[in-house]
Amino acid sequence: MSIRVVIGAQWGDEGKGKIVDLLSDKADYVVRFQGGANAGHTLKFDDKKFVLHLIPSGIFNGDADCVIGNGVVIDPIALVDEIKGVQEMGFSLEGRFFISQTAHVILPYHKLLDQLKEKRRGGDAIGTTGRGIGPAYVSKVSRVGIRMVDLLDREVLRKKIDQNLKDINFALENLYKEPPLKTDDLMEELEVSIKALEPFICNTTNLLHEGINNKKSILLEGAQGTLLDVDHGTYPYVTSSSPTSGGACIGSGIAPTALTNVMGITKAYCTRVGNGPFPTELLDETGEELRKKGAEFGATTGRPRRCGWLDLVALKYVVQLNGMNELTLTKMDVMDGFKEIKVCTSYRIDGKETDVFPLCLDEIEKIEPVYITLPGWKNSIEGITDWNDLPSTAQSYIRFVEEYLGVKFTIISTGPKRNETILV
Ligand code: 2SA
Ligand code: MG
Repeated sequence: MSIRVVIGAQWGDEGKGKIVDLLSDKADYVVRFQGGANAGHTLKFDDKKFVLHLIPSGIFNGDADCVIGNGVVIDPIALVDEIKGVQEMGFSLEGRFFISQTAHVILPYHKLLDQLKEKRRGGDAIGTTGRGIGPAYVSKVSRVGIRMVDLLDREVLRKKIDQNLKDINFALENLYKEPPLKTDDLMEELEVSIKALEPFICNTTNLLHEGINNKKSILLEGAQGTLLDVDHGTYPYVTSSSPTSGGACIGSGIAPTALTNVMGITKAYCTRVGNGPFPTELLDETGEELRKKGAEFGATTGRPRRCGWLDLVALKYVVQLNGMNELTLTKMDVMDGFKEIKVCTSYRIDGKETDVFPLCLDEIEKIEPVYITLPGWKNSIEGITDWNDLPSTAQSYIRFVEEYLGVKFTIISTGPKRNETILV
């Protein structure tokens, strides 16, 4: 029995989807606990490819119950589309898909506000996915949010939408010079999705507590990454949730003392999509090569991802912040063919060298990364499944990172497919 949290150790897109899919055949529950349809978890198996945004990545492997926890913000229309896609692939959700009653709903006005606010920020835009995530969490925290349970009673729903639209329409008309929204239109737009989702809405907190009492194994699936955490990331260039192990407890109702494993997922290099600081970013042809070889384009928006060398200072901060006691290294095969690989081992800020990740934007922006150079490998490691088949320079690269972080890699991914994996 294990209760394992899988967390992105960078700025998202570390390959959490593949790893959760891989581990889910031994899990009884797979749980999303934060974020929403801004996530893009790409899964490849049996020559099929599927991108999940809201449904937990356990849906295709084994028969674990898949749970959307209270901490997620749910766009009902996007979720119904995704359910259809999964069903079309021949997978059934009946009896194994559960949506928290207390998860908050993303309404069309959240998406609209997300896009309008970004436009208004101009050059200071966050680079959001435009999926309404920030405004939905604003509604939640300011205590006017609509929760999944509210969808079940149309009178309650209508009243809450009415109340919300008073403020929202005021902003739309006066600030953004946009036409106001009508409750009737929103009710109509939502109706089909509500009908489709109704059977899945329940008390998932109790479901998971019963699971824990019955010694079941639970996999908690983070979305985005630690450096996008609203408290601990590169604020304000962050998402509006807590993609950290602490967030996993809040967003699922599972107590911190129940967790047995915290697994961090890191790529062998770094990427970031959206704006904000990225100390080891490569704006040259090496960055371009990483993007091409790693197919680094947003799984939700298709935006090209920014690429750079592995940043061990940031990673060490992330390991500590989450209490990570196991690590997974992904996209190791993307490093094939590099003569030399650089790894950032400290920062220079205002002429002073440090291995502490700074928390304030003005300091983060001043970081000059200090690198050490490790030898690369010529032969392709794509699809390798045995540690002993890795070139010795690839093994040394992994050992170097482990030593710096003080945590071992238990999984190394050598390709996008489920079986392209080394279990150490
Ligand atoms: P938001 O939409 O409010 O959460 O955006 C705020 C910041 O968080 C970043 N963010 C992400 N970063 C990496 N991957 C994400 N998921 C998709 C993917 C993104 C895509 O898997 O590729 O397709 O573009 C994700 N979601 C949010 C976002 O870029 C902002 O920097
Ligand atoms: Mg992604």
